[in-house]
Amino acid sequence: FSADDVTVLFVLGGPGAGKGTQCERLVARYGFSHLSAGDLLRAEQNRPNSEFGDMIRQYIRDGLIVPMEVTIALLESAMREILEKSSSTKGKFLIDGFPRKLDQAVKFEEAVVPAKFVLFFDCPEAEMERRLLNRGKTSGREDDNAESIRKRFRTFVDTSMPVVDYFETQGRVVRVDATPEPDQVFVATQAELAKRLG
Ligand code: UP5
Ligand code: MG
Repeated sequence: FSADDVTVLFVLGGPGAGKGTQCERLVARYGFSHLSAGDLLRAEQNRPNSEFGDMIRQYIRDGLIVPMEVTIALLESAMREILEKSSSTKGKFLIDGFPRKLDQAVKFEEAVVPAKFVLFFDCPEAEMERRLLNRGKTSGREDDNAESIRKRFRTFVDTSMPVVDYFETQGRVVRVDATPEPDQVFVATQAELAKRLG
């Protein structure tokens, strides 16, 4: 993909920070296409005859990061499909929940396309835990239980926050406080994007 044609924002934040919730609103407001890496992995996990299904299920339940070859291939083919459907070479993508590890960030920007910046939803762990346990009552997500949540938090702190720090050193992070209610977070997000996207 050419960076002249394709705009990518990485949307990062801890488990339950509200990435998906805010992306949905951004799609409606700005016409982005929303690609959640986690959603793509869950869809691949459930695809009949997927050679990766069992592996993905295990990684997600343990809050571990699936090898990037799988995730990048899913993201790239989803991007290609969206562009083909729109019969255009131009597109704007929110890549939600990826990259979660430094080597994934470097590889994606090298092999696919550089991101314009990172939208980082910052939320205290206690609030994220409250949201996930609450969602777990109805979500059916195999990782919305106390034990998986604890593992997801550990991976986030140890492995994924360094990605945010890396982009921060390059002045490429737009940080939004994701603690308030969704409407308020969205107002703050729009204000930040207005500065960056014009
Ligand atoms: N909610 C949202 N915003 C709220 C607000 N402001 N106030 C109060 N409540 C709010 O929201 C979570 C819940 O909180 C919902 O009930 C919502 O209504 C409420 P959501 O918008 O879904 O938050 P999100 O940040 O998207 O949380 P999610 O659980 O999706 O985050 P994760 O990052 O944990 O999940 P993801 O799907 O990205 O990844 C899952 C797993 O896949 C990973 O743990 C990993 O094992 C694997 N994975 C990879 O290996 N590689 C990847 O690249 C990506 C994922
Ligand atoms: Mg999500």
